[in-house]
Amino acid sequence: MKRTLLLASAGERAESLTRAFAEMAPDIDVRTHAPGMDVSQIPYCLVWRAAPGLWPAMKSLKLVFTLGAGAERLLADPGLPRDVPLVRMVEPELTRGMVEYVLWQSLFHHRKVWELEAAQSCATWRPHAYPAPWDRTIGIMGLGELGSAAAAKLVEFGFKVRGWSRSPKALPKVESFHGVDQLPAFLAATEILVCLLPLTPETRGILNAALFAQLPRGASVINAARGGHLVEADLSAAMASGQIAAATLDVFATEPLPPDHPFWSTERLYITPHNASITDPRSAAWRISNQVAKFEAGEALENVVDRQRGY
Ligand code: NDP
Ligand code: OXD
Repeated sequence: MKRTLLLASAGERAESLTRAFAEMAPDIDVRTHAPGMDVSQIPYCLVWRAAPGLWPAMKSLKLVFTLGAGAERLLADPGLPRDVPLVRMVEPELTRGMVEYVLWQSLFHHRKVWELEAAQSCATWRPHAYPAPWDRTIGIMGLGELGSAAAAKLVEFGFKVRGWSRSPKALPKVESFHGVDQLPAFLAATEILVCLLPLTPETRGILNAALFAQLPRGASVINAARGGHLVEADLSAAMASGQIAAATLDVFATEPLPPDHPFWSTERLYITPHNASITDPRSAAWRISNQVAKFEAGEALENVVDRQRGY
C-alpha cells in the first residue's frame, strides 16, 4: 500500500528528495506542497519550516519528519500539533558530513593556518611550530549524534578530546563533563571549542563573553550548530582582545549573512554558508520509509524530539 508524504518547504531540495524517494522508498507517494493544495488526507509530512496555515490544513496528520537535525524552528511554531510525534533527521551521511567538517576545521585551527597565510602573503619562509595532537585539547559542546561521532574521529587522530553534555557520558578516550556546574572545568583546558548543541532556551546565547573568558587565552571557536548560540558582538570583542585567536562559523543569527556584516572582514574569522553537513536525500528517504513502516507496525520510533527538553 502506498503511503502519502507531503514534502513542505524543501525549496531547491524538493526535486532531489522526490527522486530519492522514488528510488529508495517507492512505497511512499511524495507530494510537493503547493499553495491551495488539498492536504487534508495526507498523514505524513517532511518539512524544514512550515508555511503559515499548513498544520491546521493537515487534518489527517500522523507524523512529522524534520529535514534537518535541528528541530528548533518547528518547535517554535505554535501551530505544530502537540499530539503528533516530531521525528528529527538522523542519518549516517549527515553525521559523516559533520564529522568531516569538525575534523577539517579542527586541523585548520590546530595548525593555525592563518599564520602560514600571513607568511605566504609576504613571501616569507617562516618556521611554523605546532604541538602534537595529544598535546592539543579539543572540547565539544554537545555529545549527541553528531558531537559523539566527531569526538570519536578526533580521538582517532590522537587529539585530547573532552565533551560537555546535559547528562553524563562514557565515550572511549573522551573526558566527559556535564551540566552547568561542570562547564567551567570543561572550558578551562579547551583550546579549540566546537559547538554542536541544539538550540534551546538553555543554550541560546551560550557562546558569550563570560564563556570565552573561561577558555585559555588564544583559543579557537568553531560553531557548526546554530547562529542563536553565539552572541556575535561578544565574539568580535573577544577576537579584538586576543582572548579568542580565531573562529570558524557555519551558522549565523541572520542567514544568509548580510553583505555588510562585520564578520566578512574580520581577520582570522572563517565563514562557511551553513553547509557544515547536509541531509543526504537517498539516506533520508530510506530512513523515513523505515520509520513509517515501524510506526504503522506499532513499533517505537527513533529520534523523536522531546518537546520538554526542546531537542
Ligand atoms: P543531539 O540531540 O543528538 O545531541 C545534542 C547534544 O547536546 C546532547 O549530547 C545533549 O546532551 C547536549 N545538550 C542539549 N542541551 C544541553 C544543555 N543545556 N547543556 C549541555 N548539553 C546539552 O543533536 P545532534 O548531535 O543530532 O545535532 C546537534 C545540532 O547540530 C542540531 O540541533 C543542529 O542545530 C546542528 N546541526 C547543524 C548542521 C549544520 O550544517 N551546521 C547540520 C546538522 C545539525 P544529552 O546527551 O545529555 O541529552
Ligand atoms: C540541520 C542543519 O539541522 O542542516 O540538519 O542545520
